[in-house]
Amino acid sequence: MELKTVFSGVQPSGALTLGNYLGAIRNFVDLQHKAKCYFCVVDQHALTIPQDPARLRERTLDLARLFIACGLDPDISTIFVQSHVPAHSQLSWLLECMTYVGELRRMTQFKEKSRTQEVVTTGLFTYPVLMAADILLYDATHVPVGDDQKQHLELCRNIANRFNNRFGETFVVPEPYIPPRQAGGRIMSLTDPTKKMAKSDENPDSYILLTDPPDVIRAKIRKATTDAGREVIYDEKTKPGVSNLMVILSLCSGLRLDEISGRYDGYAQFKKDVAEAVIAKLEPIQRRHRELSEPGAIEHALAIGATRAEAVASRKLATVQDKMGLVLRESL
Ligand code: ATP
Ligand code: LTN
Repeated sequence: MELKTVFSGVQPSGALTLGNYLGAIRNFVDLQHKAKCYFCVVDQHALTIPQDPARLRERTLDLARLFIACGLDPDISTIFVQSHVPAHSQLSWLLECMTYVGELRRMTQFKEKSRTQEVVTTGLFTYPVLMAADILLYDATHVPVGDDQKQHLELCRNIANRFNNRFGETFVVPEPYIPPRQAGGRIMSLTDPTKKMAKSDENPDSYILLTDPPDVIRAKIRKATTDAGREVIYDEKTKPGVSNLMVILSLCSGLRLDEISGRYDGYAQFKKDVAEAVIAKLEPIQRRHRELSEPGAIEHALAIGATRAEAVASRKLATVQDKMGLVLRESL
């Protein structure tokens, strides 16, 4: 499908990791010059697990600042907060009435996350339907995400097709835009390279935050799990730790994997180079992030984003309500 409209969301559930950046946000920045783009801070998704209200509020604004610090331009892309556009939760309800419990039970993220929760909320279960609503409201043709979101996008496509078959062409069926593993689609944990790097991991040595100072980055990479042997070569099966660091070095330095492969004798210098490349990549992002802390600046950008998003979303919502047989208030 032609690349026309892009939608993606990130949860304000913690500070952004290098995995979020390399897997998703880096692509947002490229795409904003190629398509009409919507980037959303999905605060209602974050509520699916317990959050401290004051921290959630601060993290929501800070994630929007980080979006801009990473290179998203609020004059080009629509950057907004999900809860500012009520059509997201309204469409989510309508789509829930077309989604099967069995489909949601199969979601691996639900199975994994519900295992770590003391109590499992209905919101955590229906999370992928709200995600489908986010995307379908804007007629997104492409959705840039990391590899872990593939299954949620497949469900979104199924819901869109089901709706279109039952009520006539309404939704654009979106395509995933997921980089291959070697291009950052799945950055692995530094302490356990068989798991993805995740901001919700309880061990902070497992991830690099976009806001980590240089010394912290050096220490985390020095401690990163590497594999038996001394060779720096790409092999996800036998050398998952080294392969992950190679991908990070490649994406932060611009070197190709084959240029890095075989360049080192042992891991010490290799790890130093990985750390310095990450620090250099994050330096301008961290500088812009500090500059954006001035009060009021981000709130203004988000208010404009919400107005633009709302205009598109409310029109689509009315179309769906009408097709499903709800009486539109404006027709009374
Ligand atoms: P959590 O750790 O709380 O599950 P998360 O980082 O997986 O959070 P989001 O913040 O919503 O979840 O993810 C934002 C984007 O970053 C998504 O597109 C997701 O696919 C991508 N992403 C997350 N982790 C990685 C990773 N390790 N490698 C590549 N992309 C990732
Ligand atoms: N579930 C996603 C976040 C998300 C999203 C979206 C991504 C919510 N709504 C719409 C793309 C499009 C995650 O990364 N955890």
